[in-house]
Amino acid sequence: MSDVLIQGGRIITAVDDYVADILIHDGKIEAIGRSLSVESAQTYDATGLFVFPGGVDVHTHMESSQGPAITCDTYETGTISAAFGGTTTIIDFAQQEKGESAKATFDRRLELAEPQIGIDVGFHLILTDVRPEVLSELPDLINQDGVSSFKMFMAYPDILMVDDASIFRTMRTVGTHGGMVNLHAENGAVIQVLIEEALAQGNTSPKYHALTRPRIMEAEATHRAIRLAELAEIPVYIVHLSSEEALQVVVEARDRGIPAFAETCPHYLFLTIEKYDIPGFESAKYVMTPPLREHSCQHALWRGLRFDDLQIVSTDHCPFCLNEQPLGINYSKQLGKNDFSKIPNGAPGVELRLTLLYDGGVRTGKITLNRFVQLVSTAPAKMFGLFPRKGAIAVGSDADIVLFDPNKTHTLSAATHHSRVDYSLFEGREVTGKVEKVFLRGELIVDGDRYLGKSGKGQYLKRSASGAIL
Ligand code: DUC
Ligand code: ZN
Ligand code: ZN
Repeated sequence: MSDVLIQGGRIITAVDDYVADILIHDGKIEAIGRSLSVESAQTYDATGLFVFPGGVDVHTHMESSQGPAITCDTYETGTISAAFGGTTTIIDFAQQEKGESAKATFDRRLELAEPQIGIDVGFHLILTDVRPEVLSELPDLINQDGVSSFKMFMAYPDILMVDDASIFRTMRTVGTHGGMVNLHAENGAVIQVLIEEALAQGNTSPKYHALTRPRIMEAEATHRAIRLAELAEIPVYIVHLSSEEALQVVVEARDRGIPAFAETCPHYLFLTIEKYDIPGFESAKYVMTPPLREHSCQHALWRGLRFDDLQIVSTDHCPFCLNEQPLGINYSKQLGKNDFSKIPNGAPGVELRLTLLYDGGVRTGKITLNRFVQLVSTAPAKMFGLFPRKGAIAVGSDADIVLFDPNKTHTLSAATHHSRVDYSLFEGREVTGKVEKVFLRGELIVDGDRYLGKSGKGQYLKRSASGAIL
C-alpha cells in the first residue's frame, strides 16, 4: 500500500485544532506536520475541510434477532452505511442464546460478521443466561478474545431480562478483570404490568409503547444499576439514556465520585414524544426503547453532554423496515400492526450521527468542536479499550480519518442513505456539515457518493480491558 498524504486540513481532535498535513504509512499515522512532502505518496487536498478521527459508534445491532424479528442491515450493509456517515469503528453485539456458552456466542457472531464488514468491528457480549459456568468463561473472553464489555437487560422479562443477582455476580466477575458492564436500565417487571393493562383496555397503537415505559422507571433501574455497581466496586455504563430523571441519577452518583457513565443517542436529542401522535401506523417508525421523551429532557441531555455527565453519543442503530416488502415481515415493524408490544423495538441512525451532532450541536453552540470529537470518537474509544489505536489523530494511531465539509448543506432522506431500512427518522431535515472522504487504516473507503471499501476488509478489534477512566 502506497503512502498517503492529506494536506492542509484543519485537524480537530478532542483537544487540538490546527492546520497541518498528515502522512500515512502502512495504515498508521506516520507524521503530522507543516509542509510535509513525500513524492511517492497519494496526495489529497483537505484545504477548507475539517479532519476528524474516524467515528466510533459503540452501540449498533446489525443482523440481530429480536424474537421473530431481525434487524434489516447485514454486517455488510450496516458497515457501509456507517462508513458513509464517517464512522470507521462500531462495537456491535453478540447475544447469548439461553443455554449457550459465552465463547460459543462470540465465535458464532465473529464468524457471521468477519467476511462482511467494511469497517472495524468489536463486540459487546449480551448475557441472557448467567450460569456459573458462563461466569467462569468471562475472564478468557476479556483477556484473550478482546471482549471487554458485557451488556445485560433490566427489561423484557422472560426474554432478555436478567435478575439483580445475575447482574451483581457478573459485575464482580468482570470487575476483577477490568471489564465493563453495560446496562439497559428500565424496570421490566413494572413495564410489563403497564403493557398488559394497556392491551386489556384495547390500547394497541404505537403510542402506547411510549406510555407504558415511563421516565421514572428508567430512573429507577438506572439507580439500581449504579448501586449494584457501587457495591461490586466496578464502573458501570448505562446505554441509551433518554430521560431527565435517569440523568439526574447518574449526576448524583458521579457527584459522589462513583464511576458511572452513560451514553445518549441522536434521536433523544432531536426528536420528542409528539412523534407518537402521527396518525396510523407511521408512528411505529419511532418505536425504539426507551421511547422518545418530552422536550424538557432534551435540555437536560444537552447539559449532560456539555458537563460530561454523559460521555458518549452512540446511535443504537437497530433498523426495522416500516413496510413488509421487499425484505419480508420478519424485517418489518408490521409484526406489531395490531399490538404495539409486538412492534420490533429499534430505529436506524448509524449514518447520521456525525452530521446531526455537528449541525444540531456544534453549529447551534450547544457543544464545542473538540467536545463533538470527544463524544463521537475519542471517549467511546477510551471507554471501550480502543484508545489510542482509535479515537485519535496522533502518530502511531490507525489512520481512520474523516474529511468533513463544515459548510455543505444537504437534506437527509431514506432515498439517499445507504442502510437497507426504508425510512429515515429525519426525513427531509436540512443539515449543514457533510462527510466528504473517509479513510480506514489509510485506505480511502468513501469518496463523496462513491463507496470504495470492500466487504471483509474491516477487522475484528480485540479490545483491551482498560475502559472507564476518561
Ligand atoms: N435496546 C437496545 O439497546 N436496542 C434496541 C432495543 C432495546 O431495547
Ligand atoms: Zn436497550
Ligand atoms: Zn441497542
